[in-house]
Amino acid sequence: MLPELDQIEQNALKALEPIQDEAGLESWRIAHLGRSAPLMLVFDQLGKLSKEERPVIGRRANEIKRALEAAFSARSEALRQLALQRTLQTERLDVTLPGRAFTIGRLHPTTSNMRSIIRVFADMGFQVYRSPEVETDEYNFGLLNMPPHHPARDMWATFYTNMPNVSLRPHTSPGQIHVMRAYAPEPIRAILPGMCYRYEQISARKETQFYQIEVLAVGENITLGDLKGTVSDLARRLFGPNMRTRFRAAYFPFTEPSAEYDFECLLCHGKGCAVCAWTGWLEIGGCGMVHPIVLQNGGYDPARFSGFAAGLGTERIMMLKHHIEDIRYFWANDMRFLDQF
Ligand code: FA5
Repeated sequence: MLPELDQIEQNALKALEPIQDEAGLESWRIAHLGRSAPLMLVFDQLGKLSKEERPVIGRRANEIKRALEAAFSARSEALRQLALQRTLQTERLDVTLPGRAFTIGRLHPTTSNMRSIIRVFADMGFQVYRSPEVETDEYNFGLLNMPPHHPARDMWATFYTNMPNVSLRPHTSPGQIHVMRAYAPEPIRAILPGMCYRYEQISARKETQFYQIEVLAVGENITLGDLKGTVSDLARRLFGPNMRTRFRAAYFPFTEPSAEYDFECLLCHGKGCAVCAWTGWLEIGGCGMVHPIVLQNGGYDPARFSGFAAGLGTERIMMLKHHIEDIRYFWANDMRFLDQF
């Protein structure tokens, strides 16, 4: 029986040599080490052998089983290595190249600036209300007490569209009407931040797009004192207790009385520079007591309600804070500027 066993071993090892894949390997295992493999049949017949033959044949059969198992593992490992070599060659990766660095994004300076101003207003009890950037003529001007052909419309160098009566908003004031109509007759303490567009002569202090925050308070006993207090407090909360502000009488068709307010120019500390137009003060916004006609258009009875409104230019506030000497930096997309914030 020993020569038969040798034959079984040789056959099995010979059959293993040409195998090139996992499936072939598995069929080989079933054929030569599986339950009905010739070697296993020898084990089945051990009981029928004589006492003398049994240990000799048994030992040899076990030897062959171990040899076949070892050959199987070796072939399996060789095939794995072969597959790896093939992958390494076809999917070649140059591990000496440095990896691609991730550029970490951050908020645009106008956004973080806007958020810090909104936080100050939130502390004072104002809610944020969003209003559209594209408006009808009625909201941009008409409902703000500027009927068609009113000369005050020229105060805003507006971008008109080729749709009749539709323009980009030149200021956030049309939002006053939206928020009043949404809440009347409830009292309001809201701010309306957003982008405005004007056909401007661009300069160190003027851009064709810029952010404004509209401030609106409507209630039964709102006074000019509340307006001055809010704006002055905003300046102190942003720039510290010694920040100086001033109010100048002005004209807006939607407020009466009206004013413009300036913050002390921190770029030149009053000496005069291009940003403050050599005055020592930087105009931050316009304001006033909401005109009775505007209150009425918003759905409030002007005999009972009063209100104040202000519109502030937020880039100008950031220019003061960070000593930025030209407003054009904000939208020029120059990383040397943006990286600093
Ligand atoms: C207005 O736009 C009024 N709607 C403000 C207002 C609101 C008055 C509520 C009364 C009641 P004015 O055109 O002055 O006003 O603009 C307000 C502020 O926006 C300016 O003081 C300035 O800070 C900013 N601003 C205006 N034009 C530009 C511009 N081209 N570039 C950058 N900032 C600007």
